[in-house]
Amino acid sequence: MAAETLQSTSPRTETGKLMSGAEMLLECLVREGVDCFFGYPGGVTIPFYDALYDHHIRHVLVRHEENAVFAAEGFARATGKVGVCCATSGPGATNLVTGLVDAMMDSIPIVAISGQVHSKLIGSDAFQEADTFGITRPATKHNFMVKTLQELPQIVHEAFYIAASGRPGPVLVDIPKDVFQARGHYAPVDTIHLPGYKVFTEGHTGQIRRAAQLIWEAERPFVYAGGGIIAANAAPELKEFVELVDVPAVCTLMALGGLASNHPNFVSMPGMHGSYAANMGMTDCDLLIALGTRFDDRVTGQLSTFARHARVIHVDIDPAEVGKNRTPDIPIVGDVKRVLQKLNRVLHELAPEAAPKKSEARRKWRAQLREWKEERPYDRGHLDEEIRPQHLMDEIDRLSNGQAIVTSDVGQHQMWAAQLIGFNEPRLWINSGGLGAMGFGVPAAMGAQMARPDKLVFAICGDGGFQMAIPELATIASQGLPVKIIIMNNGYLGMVRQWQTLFYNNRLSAVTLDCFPDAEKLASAYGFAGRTIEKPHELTKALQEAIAYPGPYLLNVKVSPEENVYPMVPAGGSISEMVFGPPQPVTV
Ligand SMILES: Cc1ncc(C[n+]2csc(CCOP(=O)(O)OP(=O)(O)O)c2C)c(N)n1
Repeated sequence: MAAETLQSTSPRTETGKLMSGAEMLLECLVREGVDCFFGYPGGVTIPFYDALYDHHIRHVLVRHEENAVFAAEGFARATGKVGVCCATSGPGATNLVTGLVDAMMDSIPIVAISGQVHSKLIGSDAFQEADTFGITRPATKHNFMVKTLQELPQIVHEAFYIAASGRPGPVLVDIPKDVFQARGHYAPVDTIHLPGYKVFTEGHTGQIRRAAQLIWEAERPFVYAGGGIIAANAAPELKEFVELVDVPAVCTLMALGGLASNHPNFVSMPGMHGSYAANMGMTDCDLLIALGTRFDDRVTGQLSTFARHARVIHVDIDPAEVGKNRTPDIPIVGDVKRVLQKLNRVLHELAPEAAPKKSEARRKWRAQLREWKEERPYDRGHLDEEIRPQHLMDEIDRLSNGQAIVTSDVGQHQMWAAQLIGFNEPRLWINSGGLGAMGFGVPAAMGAQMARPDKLVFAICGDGGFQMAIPELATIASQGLPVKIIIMNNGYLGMVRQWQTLFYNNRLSAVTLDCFPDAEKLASAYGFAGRTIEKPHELTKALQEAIAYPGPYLLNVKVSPEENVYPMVPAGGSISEMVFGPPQPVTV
């Protein structure tokens, strides 16, 4: 769609009012329904922060600009709304880059505002000048450099439109100081007209009909649901589809909760640390129905052997994804929600005649999946003498009952959390999937808790990633966010240690974390509660205490240091070639 009429329910400033650029920006944010954003000020954004001084929009002062993006992502991922963040020129803007790439990789709608030096100084190596536009070009879905006050409102609304439409992503708007300061008559923007930007939402009717026929003809159909299901709010349509066809389904790391974990047709997560049943299902199916997913290498393993017996239906809103890694038999470019609505209708229509034909083969296929699930479930084993990481996740799973928001950092704990914690709704599981950016978990939890004050929010971190995010404890404390930070403390950069153990002859190089702060003292330094535990019998009570505590809580859980995440598909291997444990010693 190239032209769009903007609608807003927010109170509006009257047309023609004399305003500064900073005030216009705030007015545009209000019109976009923004009530909260994350940022860090600096020289060139002082005029903007001055306008913010007596404005009702809530600004959360983070402690590092990277975390402003992560927090905005947490907000966006928990709600589906556009997350907003702001940084000053130069170092402030360059600190945004990791977060922007993260949002880009995971298709998260973000609008980032960066300040720029005075227009007259651009190109002169002025103090705190950086080529933010150039630096962020490959890190964003789109970016803008505002040159005049007159174009500011139009650009801001276009930024929101681009961030949220089609395949969502981050958009950066770079605003020179003099544009913030300039004054002019504000003219509201009512339409977006972007002739070069086209979004195909509907899907090709003929292809949808062919897909429906193929689905009813299949003996071993299998759903491979990706993050697009969450982004498109397509969970209800996915559930209807899965039940209508009675087909087994996996949700990728980005899609967990897209089909409830307690749904009988949900298999689990596929891929490098996916379950046996999920990967065997992918390998042996005769029809792979890929919905809002990008055939990521962490899911497919070796591409040449991935789902090699299967025909493929691929639905995605981004035409660049269709055929990128696997050529589908039926490509459908469209919004997965709209396409599923149409597909469900055609499937219903064809069902009376088509459904019974392969029903016996499909019954056997579902039984096969159940068998695989029972044969090799995920390891949830507990020990008496030490807390296994799996025990920790199992307990969080039990206490959260598929309802809590869980953000995670990156590493072993992320994989165990994804494997073992259930999510019965979308937008509960929030993690850095594509980029795998350590330091994500805590600020993302801040954003999610801001967005959903009603929800129990856990931030599950490794002892490595947590130490990248410690500055944000101040933000959590000052905002009074009751986030429950759970450190899975194994004393290592665990995931790197696991690879060194398994593939580098256990030569552990630069992975030992031999200094970790006292959790109780660290939390109390920020004015909230914390504790360290290491015995299995303490675990349930400690988690319950953390949940019941009326504020933020830092629970440091010392776990078995040398556990590895299994199953594991060695990098580049076929996903059917999973490893389930350490190599057994050979006896002669
Ligand atoms: C910013 C960043 N730096 C480095 C890495 C590489 N990396 C991936 S996992 C990992 C180890 C994480 O250790 P920890 O946070 O303790 O979690 P664990 O694996 O032990 O659960 C590292 C260093 C990364 N993903 N992100």
